[in-house]
Amino acid sequence: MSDKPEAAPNPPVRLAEYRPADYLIDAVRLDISLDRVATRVVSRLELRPNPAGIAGAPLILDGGDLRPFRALLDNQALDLAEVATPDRMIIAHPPARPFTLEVETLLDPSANTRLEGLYRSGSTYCTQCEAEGFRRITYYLDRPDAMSVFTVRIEADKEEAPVLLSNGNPMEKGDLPGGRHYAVWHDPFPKPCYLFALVGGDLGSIEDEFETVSGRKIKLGIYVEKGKEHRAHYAMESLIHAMRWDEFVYGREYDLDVFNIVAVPDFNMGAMENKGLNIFNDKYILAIQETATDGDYVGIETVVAHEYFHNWTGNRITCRDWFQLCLKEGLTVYRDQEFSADQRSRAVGRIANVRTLRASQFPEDAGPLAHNVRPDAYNEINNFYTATVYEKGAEIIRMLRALIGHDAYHNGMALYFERFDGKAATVEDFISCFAESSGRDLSQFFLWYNQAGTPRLKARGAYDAAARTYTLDLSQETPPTPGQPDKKPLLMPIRLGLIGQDGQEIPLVQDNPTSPREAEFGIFELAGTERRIVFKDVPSKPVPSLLRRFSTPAILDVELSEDDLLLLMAHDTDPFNRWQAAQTFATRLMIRSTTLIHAGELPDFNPAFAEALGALIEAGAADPAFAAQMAMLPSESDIARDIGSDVDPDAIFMARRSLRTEISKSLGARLLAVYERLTSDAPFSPDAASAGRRSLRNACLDLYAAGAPADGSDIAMRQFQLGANMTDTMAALSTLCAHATPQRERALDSFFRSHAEEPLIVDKWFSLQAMIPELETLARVKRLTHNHAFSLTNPNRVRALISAFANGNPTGFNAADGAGYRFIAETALKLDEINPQVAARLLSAFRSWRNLESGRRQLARDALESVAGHEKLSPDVRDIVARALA
Ligand code: B3K
Ligand code: ZN
Repeated sequence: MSDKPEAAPNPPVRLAEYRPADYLIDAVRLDISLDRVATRVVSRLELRPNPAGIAGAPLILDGGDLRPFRALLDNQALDLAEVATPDRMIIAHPPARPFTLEVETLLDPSANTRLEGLYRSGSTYCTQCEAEGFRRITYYLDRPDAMSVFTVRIEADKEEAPVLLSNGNPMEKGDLPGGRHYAVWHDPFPKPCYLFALVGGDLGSIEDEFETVSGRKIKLGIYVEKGKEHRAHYAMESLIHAMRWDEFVYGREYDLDVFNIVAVPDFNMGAMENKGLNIFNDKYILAIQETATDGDYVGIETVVAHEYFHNWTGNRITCRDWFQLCLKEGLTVYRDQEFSADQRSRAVGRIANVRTLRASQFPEDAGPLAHNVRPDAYNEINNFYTATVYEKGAEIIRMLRALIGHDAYHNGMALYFERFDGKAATVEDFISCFAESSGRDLSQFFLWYNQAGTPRLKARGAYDAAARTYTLDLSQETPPTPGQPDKKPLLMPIRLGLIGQDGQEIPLVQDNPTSPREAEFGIFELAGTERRIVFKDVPSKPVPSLLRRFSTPAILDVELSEDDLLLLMAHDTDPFNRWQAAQTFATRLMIRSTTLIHAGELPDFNPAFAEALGALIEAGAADPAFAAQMAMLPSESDIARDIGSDVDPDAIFMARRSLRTEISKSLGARLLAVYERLTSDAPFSPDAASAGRRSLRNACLDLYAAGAPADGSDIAMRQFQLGANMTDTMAALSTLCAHATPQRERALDSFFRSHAEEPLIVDKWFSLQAMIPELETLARVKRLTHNHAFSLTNPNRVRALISAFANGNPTGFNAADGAGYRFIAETALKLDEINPQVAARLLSAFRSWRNLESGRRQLARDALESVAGHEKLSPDVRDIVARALA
């Protein structure tokens, strides 16, 4: 971190201005001598003019706050004052032939609180280079299309860092005088520098072996803080499952002799896919039943798979430039979602994906931070690792697969791997493979990458009893987003079915089907603004089941009566839409109640809905995880998003609480009976079936407590005291937190006392408290920032306490006096001096501020403006607030 004020903002980087680098780096040799405050880096680059670049152009290397010590071109010393600043090295007239550049820099990893480049997490040295962190280690062409072969020699004090790791395969190691030692690693696969990684430390590890489909034996290692090795086994199992799955489903074999994972406690995001050396936030590695919830286990399985899958989608084929980020991220998220769906319940997996998409991507798309899945300009690339690039990016792949079918999808992927292996590709390159494999023109489909905003899909149906026809009129519209006033129609795969009044699926018969996929899979395409489909031989008035499996990420507007919704809840053959019908019903009730409460009237309720829900919960034995999803009503943020404007978070909170109370009162003992029935004293197992049982049982308790707080809290307290496993303990504590009872504080205190030395568990304790929907919570959160277990320098702590308050406590963050907004703005400013990426991410909690009612809108604007007016902002924070206020 430098003390100087940040320079004026650079002009945005634009996709349209991409051009190849003027030089190529064929090979890199790094010699890194680790030291807490004075790490020496010698980089030796083998360069040559790029035939695709401008001949005779200057060589411009990126740097970030660097301290250069010497630079030699073909072994001739350069005048540093002439060629280098902390942020750049410029060789005005490099030779027009291959040459070498050797540069020495000195780093202070202990002072690096941004957690970008080389830093220390605890006593471990580690790196994070994506997107532009490598330039904080040495001068380089820090762009993903500059691919090179890396050889890395690491040297360190042997006692301080007995483990020395980098990318690729281990080549050599040995002792040195003075208690030091070294290791040499070589990665034969050319890669961009954002995939470089290095680790040095005194770590424990577990090992395993994976035999690939062709019989090669891969050494697997997971490195963790000493004493935590026994918590890494689930991650290892997940890794092995992921490796097998990628061979089986995508034909992708692992390519190096070793694959290592290192878990560190200080990390800006979930994990990083560095070639052969993934570095993880330890939250996504460490799990035993005493410390991890079922949700944590799912997270580990998903993130371990995601990073592993990047080996092919991201590393072997990388991005030409950062605009193509979704090329690796959207595709890899889709791959990890499919992997998880194959490990667990597919329906529950899909529901979870859609919940995330709606909770994080839809609001982004509907607010001032909306951007294309492939943006065309950015000020700060780190602010584009968004739900839009990741989750909507994954939805695009899922739609592609639905449109062209299994065979064309997998043939297209095979073509992509064959044609672009070892290259830095674009989204156009990728899509061209599917155009070829399917024989289709995908140019309209491509709009999904270039047009922001969530489309509205409107459906109106009419039944003609005499003609026995059902006419479905579909139409689409995408509202304007910043910089994109006019939208074109998108190509949407619409998976649908018709359900008869008897609950039976009605066959889809048409005179002129547009594609064979319509009759066979019920996948219809909407390409224009409107389409009319006429179904024949329909015996009675059907209820349409649209967007099955959420086949297009759109907002669906369909006229369904409450009876229609009850029919779908009970009989739809598509489990996703059974869940969706329940969510739609609950949303309607809550929106109506919000309006009533706002007008000083009593909230609305419909006992038939509670009855239907009760029946589904009771019948949930077959798939308890699915039934648990049914029991979880849409969140306050879901309702706020659906209301869309003039949002009053207090009225929404009351509407939701009232609905849960009424459901609980009408189901009462029936919920408790399910809770009792699902109680088990079998030994803990994190498998999907056991986790599903726990989730339904805990959902029943939570819903029951909504209408019977005293009794519910007593049961929760007993469950808490039993402490069978972290899932049940946390669920009990969470139920206790929803009600202001004396047990709550007792349970919270005892939880902290038992786990004060386990940061990842204390994080859960922070989060639960930050989300308590009471006026006093802000004071509680402020008090907790002084707890010795809290620290602004650790991103997990910040996310657990501060972000949980900003994103998980709508009435607290949006308190009518603006205190929540001010607290987040002030905290983000403090954080900006420590870690700009985490600060900018925190401020994205303001992404929906324009949708608030006028009083809060003004207060939120004031808070954002107070940040914007600050004289010393990082580019990260400056970019977020400028876009939020624009
Ligand atoms: N590729 C990394 C994310 C890097 C974020 C940089 N700000 C993790 C992932 O998506 O797999
Ligand atoms: Zn990723």
